[in-house]
Amino acid sequence: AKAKLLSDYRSPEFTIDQIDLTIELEPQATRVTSVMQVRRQGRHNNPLVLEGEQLQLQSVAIDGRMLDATGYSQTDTHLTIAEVGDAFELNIVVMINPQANTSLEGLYLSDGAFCTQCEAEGFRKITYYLDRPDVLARFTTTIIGDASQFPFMLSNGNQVAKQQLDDGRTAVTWQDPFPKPCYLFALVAGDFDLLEDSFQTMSGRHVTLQLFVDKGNLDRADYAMASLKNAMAWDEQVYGLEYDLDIYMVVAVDFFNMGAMENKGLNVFNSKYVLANARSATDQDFNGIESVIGHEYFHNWTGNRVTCRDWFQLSLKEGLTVFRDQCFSEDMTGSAVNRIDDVAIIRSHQFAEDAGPMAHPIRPQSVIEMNNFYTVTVYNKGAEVIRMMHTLLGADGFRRGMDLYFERHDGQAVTCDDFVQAMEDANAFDLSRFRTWYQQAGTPEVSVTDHYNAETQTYTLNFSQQTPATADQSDKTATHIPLRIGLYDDTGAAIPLNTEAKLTDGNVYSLLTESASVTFDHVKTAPTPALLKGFSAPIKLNYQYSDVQLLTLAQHCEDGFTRWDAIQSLLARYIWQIADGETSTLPQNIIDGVLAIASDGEIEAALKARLLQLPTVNGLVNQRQQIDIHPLLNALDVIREQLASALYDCCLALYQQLQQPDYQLDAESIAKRSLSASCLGWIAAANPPAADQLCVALYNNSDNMTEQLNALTIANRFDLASRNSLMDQFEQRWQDDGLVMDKWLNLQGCWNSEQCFGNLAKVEGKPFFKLTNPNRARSLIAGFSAMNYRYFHAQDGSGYQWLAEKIQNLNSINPQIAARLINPLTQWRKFTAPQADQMKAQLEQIYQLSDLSKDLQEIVGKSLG
Ligand code: BAL
Ligand code: ZN
Repeated sequence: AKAKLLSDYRSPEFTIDQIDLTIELEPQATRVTSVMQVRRQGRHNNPLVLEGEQLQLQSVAIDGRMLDATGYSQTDTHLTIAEVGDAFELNIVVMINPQANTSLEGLYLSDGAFCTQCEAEGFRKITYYLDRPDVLARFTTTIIGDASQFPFMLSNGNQVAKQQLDDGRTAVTWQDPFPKPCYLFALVAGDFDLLEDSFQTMSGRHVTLQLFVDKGNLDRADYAMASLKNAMAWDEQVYGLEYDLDIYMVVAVDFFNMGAMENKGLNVFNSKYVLANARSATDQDFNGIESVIGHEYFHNWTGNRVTCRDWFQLSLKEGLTVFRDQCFSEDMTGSAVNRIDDVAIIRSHQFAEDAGPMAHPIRPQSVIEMNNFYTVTVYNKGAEVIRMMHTLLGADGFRRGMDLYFERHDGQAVTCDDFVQAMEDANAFDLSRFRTWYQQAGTPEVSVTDHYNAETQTYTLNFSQQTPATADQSDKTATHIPLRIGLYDDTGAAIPLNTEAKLTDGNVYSLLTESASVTFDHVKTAPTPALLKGFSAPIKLNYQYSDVQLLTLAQHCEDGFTRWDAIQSLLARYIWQIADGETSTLPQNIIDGVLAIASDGEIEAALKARLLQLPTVNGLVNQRQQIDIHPLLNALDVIREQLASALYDCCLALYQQLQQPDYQLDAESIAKRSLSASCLGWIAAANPPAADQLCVALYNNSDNMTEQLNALTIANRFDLASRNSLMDQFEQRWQDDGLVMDKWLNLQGCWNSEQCFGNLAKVEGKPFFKLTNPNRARSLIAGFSAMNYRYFHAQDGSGYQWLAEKIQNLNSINPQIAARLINPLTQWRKFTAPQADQMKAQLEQIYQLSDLSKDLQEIVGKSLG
């Protein structure tokens, strides 16, 4: 397969103003009839070339005249019609086989219900079309099927007709008044339970809200509905954005590749992000629902009303919408820890992508399979880039930019440049250097040195920035890096910033060049600097902090992220020293510092839980060029044990204090459960028999999934005596509930035990485990390959082999999922021998597969190349 380049973009030669679809549902033989009003764009005589895959063409007609086979030509991927006028009606009939469609792209069956997924290029598996986001058409969709089997037949927009046909089938017609690209098309047909509600918009319109869930699941739908209403109100309050149709539908399905999809007026969701009640879902699940429901809703403006010109611009809608959903969650929980959790994703996953074979800028320049670019770079780093503009312009300036963006581009398909231009124009703020973020892959590194002059009481910071070469680009230029700065004295008190340098809102310094210095006046003692408060830029910061300075920041900084970051840095420093054989213990003052935090009654529970986290393996791996993994894992164990014995008494006392009589879902109760789980982990590391008793008691006495899963997770992680019996109890209770069993599958995957491989084989044979279901596959496979470091990296390479076998199976079932799950193997260059060679050997074998998908070809090819 050949790469497509951003630089090759051409505007479409034809457009489609209107499409009337008729879809006659049959599991193995669905007939799709499309009637399109097509118009030539510009002056040319080129033929009309439509995309289409896995379609059986029945007929083609232009303006009512059937074409014979000489009138068009077909390949596996295209239909070309040579002789067409400047404006004409095109009628195409195709047959498709939804039941055979295990790729879950296009029209497919999810447990007996028909549903669609068209982003990015799935509509071409439904009919021949101009399958690109800059062709915006009005859609009318008629669904024909057996109403007893499919009581609900849904599509975008408003239902405008329903009739019984002579043959007993029912025809339902939907009309979407808003022109849209075909990636936002959706169809669902099935039997569901329906939760209905309504929302009154700020201008007083009533919107009907409908949530469709599998039969018997209504008791798990309330939280999603409440989140939707919160999201609708939030977008009005923060951005003045109102919903624009009379109905908003959300359907939860069990077979879904992504989290959810923002189809106009008809969101299709992975049931994981809809279904929850206290018995079956964890606090984390509830958070996920709030954020994904918000995310898809926010797309109605950032994605649907203003969409992408081409798929290279994906971050235009995704980065912006992730930023919006992050802010929404922050506002809903009112907590600083969301920021810490968002940063942890960047450091653990995005930095790895930047340093790996698939490195790409948030706006990629070259793509073979678009599905491979729904990445943590486009999404989460994209959100960081939007956040930096928010930081530089302030909340009001950012809002002015958003208003101008919608004023200019509502109803259009635009580029990332159009967005930045609106921000720039609305604020008369120079973002020319800032645009580098869209062009350049890689994680910028900012190195900082300082000098304190006691005589003049001045303090100077010297910055230099450099972005290392990435797999896709060798030359890098300086970019615009906002650094939110604070200075602290030895007691941790903030020192007011006096400087001639320009600092924007909230003491943000813009580093624009390769090197620069800033001097602060009236600084009475040598300070401790905080240089990246709130993680004001997605960069790596190098400054030679002393241990004492980091402890000062950890204990006193008002910024939660900086406190967390200081402890992470301290612990990482000693983990590396132990891994490198330079020392064998953590110094006592650091142990005391962590203990002081654990026992500090002033620190809110959610933050304290984060402050007591150890650095993640992924985060550590991303700090170095090459890793000898087993010494690193051993060093983490050493630090864990050492800290655990110091923290034991304190954590035991805290754990007892934090017990709650019943389950509440408010922020404070959630925070307490999260800290309580953290304490239980430390207790387990220090005293497994004591933890075992607590886990059994917690599991048996608790009526909510959060606490039960906390008990199970810790029993599993530390392989406590009750581990097997608790896992069995859980299986007995939930074996018929796939969504809940995902948690169990994940724990089986990451079981840190010598029995792990035999166990995996047993688990794969369970009736509820299906490789065809993405949630099941992900839970077990990623549980093992992305979380079970010791056995995934087993000395004999058996962990790599196990993953490679799953990938080979998934390659033919579901290429998108295969391409996601192969990621740990593609990082082989990060590891020393023999791991690197063993991983590479597995990739080479996969690369030889005769039916290798485009998805895997791109990823494996780059990893080996
Ligand atoms: N657009 C694909 C799913 C999402 O990001 O909302
Ligand atoms: Zn999105």
